[in-house]
Amino acid sequence: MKKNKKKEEQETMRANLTLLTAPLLAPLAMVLLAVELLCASAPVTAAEQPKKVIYETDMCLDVDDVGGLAILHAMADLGEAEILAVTFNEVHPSGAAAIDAINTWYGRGGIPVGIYKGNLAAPDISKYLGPVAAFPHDLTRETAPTALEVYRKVLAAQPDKSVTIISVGFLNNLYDLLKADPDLVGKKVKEMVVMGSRNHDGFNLSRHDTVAQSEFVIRNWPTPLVISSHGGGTKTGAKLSGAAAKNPVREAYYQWFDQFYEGRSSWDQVAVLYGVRGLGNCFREITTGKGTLRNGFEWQMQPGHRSYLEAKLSDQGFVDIIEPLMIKPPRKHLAAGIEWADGSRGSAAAINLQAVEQWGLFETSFKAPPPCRFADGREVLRHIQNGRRKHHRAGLLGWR
Ligand SMILES: [Ca+2]
Repeated sequence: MKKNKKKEEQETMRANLTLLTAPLLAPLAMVLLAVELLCASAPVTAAEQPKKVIYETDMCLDVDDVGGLAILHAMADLGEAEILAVTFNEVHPSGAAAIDAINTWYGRGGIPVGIYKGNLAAPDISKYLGPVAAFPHDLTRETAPTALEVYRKVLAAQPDKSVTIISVGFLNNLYDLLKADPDLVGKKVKEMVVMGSRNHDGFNLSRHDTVAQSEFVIRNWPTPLVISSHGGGTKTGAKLSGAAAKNPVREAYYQWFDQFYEGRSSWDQVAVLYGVRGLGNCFREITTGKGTLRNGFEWQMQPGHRSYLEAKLSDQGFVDIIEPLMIKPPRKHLAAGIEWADGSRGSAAAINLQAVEQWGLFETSFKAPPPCRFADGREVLRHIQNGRRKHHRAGLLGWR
């Protein structure tokens, strides 16, 4: 019963929710259309469940890890993903707090966050973890469990072959997991996506003297392991300048660019996109040829075991999918509630009060016409109908 209700809510949310985060209808409609034409909006059908994801990140030196977590939350809001845990493979003291702050911003402060408690050679510095950790959160490095503890607990509670791990950093946590409990990995994990270069990777698969650990993982990982390398030319994040000041994702990008907004490479978002939505029309999977590490280790691509992705879209094509997800306000702000003028509650209405306050405009669907008012008493003044889709849609402009 509970499950059905949840599914129903998700479907309702997907049906209802189309936000306007720009002040004009027409350009937004074009953006939405473009997104649909690309690999995007990975429709979750009634039979499909959200992808169960663990996000393994080195969120520290570069900022695309933040963008990756942001779009993962956005896709969770759309019913496409369920974030089981976030694990941190760097050792920065503010890492756990910053990750928890981002999860909290998206209304998911309860997501387990596990950290690496070993030593890393020459740990990375960060321009943004400290500032992001100043946003509301309740987890610290001291109170965070190890990534291994989180993996064991979270994986054990999941159905067999159901979990997708998206690794966008170093493989040290995954090495620890695979050493400690290979059977658990084989039993519960469905697929692992590894962001890295297929040949002679100089960062994720080798930095901090981790190349031997990377070799162990690639050699022994018992499920399909897909390498994702695209994203260097996919520059996203500049539009965060228009996001809410309380948004820690915005803060991370702002600090990374030395207090400026600009587009940054999107390697990690591209890996997340594949991890949640699959190949779609964004990627082609290559299952022949070899991969190599800097220590000389070579592995053979093999269908259903080891493979890598080729991008089918232009960088702009990826930007058009990723950036709207990065700037999408959290659903907790969308579900602020609405009351009709007769006092009944519009439980199905998903409203982005934040966008309303920012732009004075939003779009959602209603089964009844206005007049209506927000739960806080403000009345909607004007109503715009847009019936070009199968769901009745209405935009509401202005309030008092
Ligand atoms: Ca990363």
